[in-house]
Amino acid sequence: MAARRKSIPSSRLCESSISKAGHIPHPVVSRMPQSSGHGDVRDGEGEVETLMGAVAPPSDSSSYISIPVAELEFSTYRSNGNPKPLAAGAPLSSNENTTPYFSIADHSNTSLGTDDGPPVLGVSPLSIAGKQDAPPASHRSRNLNRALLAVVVIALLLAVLIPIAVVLQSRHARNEEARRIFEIRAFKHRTAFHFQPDKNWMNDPNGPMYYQGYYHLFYQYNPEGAVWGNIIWGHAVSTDLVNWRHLEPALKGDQWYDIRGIWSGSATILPDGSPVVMYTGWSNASVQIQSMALPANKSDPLLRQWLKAPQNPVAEVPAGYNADQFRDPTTAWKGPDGVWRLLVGANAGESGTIGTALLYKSLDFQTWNFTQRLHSVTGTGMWECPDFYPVSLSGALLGAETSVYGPTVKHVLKISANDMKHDYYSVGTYVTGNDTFLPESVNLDAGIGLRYDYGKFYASKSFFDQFKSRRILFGWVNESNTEDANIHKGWASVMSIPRQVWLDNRTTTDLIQYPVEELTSLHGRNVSYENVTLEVGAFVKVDGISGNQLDIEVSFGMPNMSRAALQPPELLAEFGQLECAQRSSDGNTGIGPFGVYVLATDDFQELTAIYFQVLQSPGEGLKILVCSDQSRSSVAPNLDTAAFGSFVRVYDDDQFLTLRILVDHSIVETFVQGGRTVITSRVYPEHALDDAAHIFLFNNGTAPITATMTTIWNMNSIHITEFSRT
Ligand code: DQQ
Repeated sequence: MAARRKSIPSSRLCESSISKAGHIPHPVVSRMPQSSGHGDVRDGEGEVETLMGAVAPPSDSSSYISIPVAELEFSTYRSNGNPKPLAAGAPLSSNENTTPYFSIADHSNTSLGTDDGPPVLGVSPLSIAGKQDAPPASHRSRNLNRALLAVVVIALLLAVLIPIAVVLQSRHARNEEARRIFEIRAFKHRTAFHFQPDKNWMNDPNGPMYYQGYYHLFYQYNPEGAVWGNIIWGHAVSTDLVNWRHLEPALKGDQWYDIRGIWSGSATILPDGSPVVMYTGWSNASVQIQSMALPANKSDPLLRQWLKAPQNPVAEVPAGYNADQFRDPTTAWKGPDGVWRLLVGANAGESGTIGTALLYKSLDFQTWNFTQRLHSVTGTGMWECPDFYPVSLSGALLGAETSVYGPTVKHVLKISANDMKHDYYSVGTYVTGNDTFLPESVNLDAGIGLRYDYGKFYASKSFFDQFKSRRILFGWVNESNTEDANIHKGWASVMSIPRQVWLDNRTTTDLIQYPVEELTSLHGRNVSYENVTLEVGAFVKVDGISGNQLDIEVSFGMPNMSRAALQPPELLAEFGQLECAQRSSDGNTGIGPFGVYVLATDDFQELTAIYFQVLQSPGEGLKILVCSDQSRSSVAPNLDTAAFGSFVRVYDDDQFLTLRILVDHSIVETFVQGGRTVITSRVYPEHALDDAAHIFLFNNGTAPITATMTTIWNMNSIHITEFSRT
């Protein structure tokens, strides 16, 4: 026979308990026959008492709470240990509502009733826990069943509630993340058409390649914050080198040989069309060691998953070299003997002052052996991120696949000089017979001559785009502000605009770099002006356009000067920056300074000047200096105020001096004379924002200049899709 239950709504229970303080109602008791078959508890008189449904709280109602329970039924016992029925309430009917309620009270000051009076309070928690006289086994088993039922019900509830809570929690986290990224993207110095991760720190570009319709860009990334550390390979893809989609990081440190970080490396497309990446692992013992990874699924054009090669590491530091200075494998190439080769950056000599590129060979692309140095230059320090590739001598803009060698090409050795934090390149001949590199000019050797960029640009990496038969270059552009500022804004560094790179066939010593043609897909509205005369001391505001996202092309008529006196271009590589640092766009020193102010307020409180200056020092010929000056870019304190610059090659038949300036909020990339010289600056205007950011043409020289053609486009923002698993 089932026990009859009485349910008392908690409101009533509490109400009566509280309103009748001092008068404690009797608990409701059901009386069950001895032979109920439910293992009832017997008292001394052969009767079983079961208190059901409710227990009155103590008169001190402040110390009790009400909780509903699924089922509750228990017996009361006198404190002397003899079960004795308490005063019974009205008989219960079996079809009454069975929703039970129970109140837990602090019973420490209460006692059970006696024959002479009602119980002061129903039950002590101790008696519920059975610490007093234990009930008989049959009752215990019924209680056990009910407890089990309660556990099952609770488990079912939890099984429903926990997933809901998890979903809500993760939705909340996603919303928070989206809000944070929205805030980061809204920040005034965030770029709009340069590649950046959603947040945090980024440095070197790694393993760029074209694969099955997608350009892949990997990069050094700290998922934990806006400073260098915890480095993994971030990954993004693009179909046009302009708009990007972030993917899940490609490589994380999880093996002894890379547990402290996945450092820079390169991709190689094997003859069967499949890609492989080589990278530097920073090992558990803090040494640098080279490893390999392959796509888990070559039919996935997004190459979302990478597997580390089981034979890793594949190249260790050779005897006599420093395992702390051994990193950044290049794309591999195949020599005439069919053997694979690649370079690893290192240094040698006392105090490591000899920068060097170590040559490794492999027959099968599985194991790699050190053979010799391909090239070294004394005094240049550690060489990071070497790059070694052919450039076509044919005069076309065409690039060459990395394994091409012979008379149709020259070779470029690029190194990132750790001591100087600049990317230097040298054009020369790759002598395949003995695997050496001979620079065209010893004055222009790697680390002492030409730079890709005379501003902020480092640890760059090129790749051959087999889709368009061109070579593309990406570089890391660091910030010009403080670490604290980066932490505050939640990100640090941008990637340069991808540049097409080819040999200047007029010198065969120099490269030309220019923004990839696809960038013009971002062109919006434009204005164009012809033949604007800039008298001495003129500042001409460009009407009809302003802002922080611009593509500016300006050509100036060649100043009146003796071309015969122009210095040989190959000697003009370095030392321009010293000149720019000593000068200013205000100086009045002959032909120039003349050029363009961008991100300029009307009162010139803030401006970034890009300008030419024709220089002639006694006993020397003419040189044409070009500067990009950060010193007046912002009224904010604690910024790098360097004025970057270099000399630019000008030929006898050049009709114009030209600038192409990409302005993108906090980055200004300038391509001079069609890309013979490139200078990148980082600037953080406080007032020169949006409609208050103007463009001026100016001439502070002593002779008039004509801006023969000025065309300025507003640049649209790129689509950069956040990472999602779908
Ligand atoms: N950055 C990587 C190194 C590389 C350096 C570490 C160059 O592999 O030498 O983040 O910026």
